[in-house]
Amino acid sequence: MTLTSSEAPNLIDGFDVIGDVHGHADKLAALLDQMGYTRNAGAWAHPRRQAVFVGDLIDNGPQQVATVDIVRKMEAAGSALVAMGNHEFNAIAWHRGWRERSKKNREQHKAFLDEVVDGSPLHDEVVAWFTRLPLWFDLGGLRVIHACWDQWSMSVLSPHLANNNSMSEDGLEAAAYKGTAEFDAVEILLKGPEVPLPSEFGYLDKKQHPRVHARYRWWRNGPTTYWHRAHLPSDALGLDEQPHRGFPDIDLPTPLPVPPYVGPPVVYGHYWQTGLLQLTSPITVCVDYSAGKGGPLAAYRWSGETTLTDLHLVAAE
Ligand SMILES: [Mn+2]
Repeated sequence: MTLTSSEAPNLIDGFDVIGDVHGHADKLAALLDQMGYTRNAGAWAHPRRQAVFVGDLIDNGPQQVATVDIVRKMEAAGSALVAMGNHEFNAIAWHRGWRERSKKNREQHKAFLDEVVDGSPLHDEVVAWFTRLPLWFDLGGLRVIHACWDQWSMSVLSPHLANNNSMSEDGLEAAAYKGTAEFDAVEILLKGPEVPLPSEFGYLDKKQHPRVHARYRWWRNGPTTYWHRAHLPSDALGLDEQPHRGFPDIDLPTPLPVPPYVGPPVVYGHYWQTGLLQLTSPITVCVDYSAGKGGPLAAYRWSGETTLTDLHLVAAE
């Protein structure tokens, strides 16, 4: 089967959708090598396939500039497409002064700011590239987004979108401030929807902050109960500092944060998965296996199938 992408210069026979790199250029090079990409005139390329990055290239890891450099060269050479992640969005908001320069926000962005040097010409240039990244790709039989494919959120942003689904400066600014529809839409697309928890089921996150919302498993179909749909980090404690007793099998409040997903297969990242490489449903797959904190860098190698398969997931340490 031969597929064409509107962005790709040549006929290709598939897309390799790569998870959240988070500053681990060595893992990226290992994964590209394993998938049969080679370096041509400085840019990694595959003779018959195109890479697609789900975003979150930066923060966390030790090779921020090297990671951005590999990916930019691939994009310029036409061997990769690149979607925006929430870390690139935050980097834009930090650079513009729209994001509060709190200790917590600086800490989360420190690896990147230290390496590019906050306020340097390199910083300006890399962030300018981030602003041009599309928020999602609809590649015909395959869709790619950082966290959640949601039509409502996409239509909210449509007045701010260029042809390639990148956002205007005005749209980016509106989305940086809580209380706007643009903010809510970007939260869902780049960080995923959440559900409010009944107060007795709140939990402490890894920094011991109390949480009264949980991530919503938008990729699941079937029952809409807390037990089935709310996602709790492993080893989470309850607000009483005892091990969390889990969520009850009672219905979520309506309306639900996003409608059930219907459409062609979607590849996304963002969710810090661990363990076996596996699909999240027959038409959804998460390629974030926590490369940013000790896990492998994963990819889904799509070749036109309408039902996804675990066998097309690959990873490199
Ligand atoms: Mn993310």
